[in-house]
Amino acid sequence: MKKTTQLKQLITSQNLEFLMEAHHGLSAKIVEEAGFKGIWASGLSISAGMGIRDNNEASWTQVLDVLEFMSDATSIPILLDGDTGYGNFNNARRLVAKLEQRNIAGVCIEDKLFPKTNSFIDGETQALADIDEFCGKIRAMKDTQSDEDFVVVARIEALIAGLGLKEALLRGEAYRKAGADAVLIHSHRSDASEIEAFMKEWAGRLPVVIVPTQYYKTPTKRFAELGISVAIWANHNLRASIEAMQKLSKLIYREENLVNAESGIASLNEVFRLQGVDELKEAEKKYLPAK
Ligand code: SPV
Ligand code: MG
Repeated sequence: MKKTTQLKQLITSQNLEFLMEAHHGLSAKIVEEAGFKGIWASGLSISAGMGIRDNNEASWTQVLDVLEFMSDATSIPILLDGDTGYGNFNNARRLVAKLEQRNIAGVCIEDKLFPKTNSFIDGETQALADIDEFCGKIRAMKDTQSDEDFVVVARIEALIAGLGLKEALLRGEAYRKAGADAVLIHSHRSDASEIEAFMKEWAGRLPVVIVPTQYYKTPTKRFAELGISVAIWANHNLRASIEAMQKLSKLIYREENLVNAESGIASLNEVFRLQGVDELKEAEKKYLPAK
């Protein structure tokens, strides 16, 4: 099945589905092997992996290069965190065309201003996009896609900005009318109360995506009861790798040998397996002249 169709089915299925964060080809492959049906190409994680901030410091074509490796390494669909679409409607629709060329199944854009800042950094001070301008962006993106199953998710930042439920619903409804396939409602509260209130009023008008990074203590079954379509585990592979690398680098620096390092890390054979070394060995037998 096409990756776009896989993602569309995840978004529209009656069950609660999950996307797991990845930020390069290797992490994308690990997410697929763990059993996930889809990948969140997190802007935070991709930028952090580049050693830069989540403020559009990477150009969108640099992000695209990372995505190409992620897509090539996997057979499950990728939803790109496309920030604000990297400009106006024209930049956003060109992004869609380029994503389709690279077999990326969908993109999520948020109603903030370029260059964006991560929602968990002074969220309440962040200005939101004009509603009509953002709707034009959604329409341009939907008009541009050549594959009817390519997914555009419209992310509502009204709760992050402290503008309340009414503004969130107003925006969600406008984005639905503009043609979004789903809305992502974001909240930085440590409980799911804002999400609960939104779901009650939204009443299933369009699939809803959430990012429970801050309200992670809410039982997952509650999200299912609320009728949420997709929950995104948004940055956890990045954070796991940071902790693992910090511990290991300090250990090796301190001990100036590898004796205690070896047991806690992946074997070299595991690295080779993830890279697909066996496939190349087989291909060499087939295509290189016999010795
Ligand atoms: C990301 O993963 O980059 C996201 C989710 O956009 S959040 O960091 O919660 O804004
Ligand atoms: Mg992001």
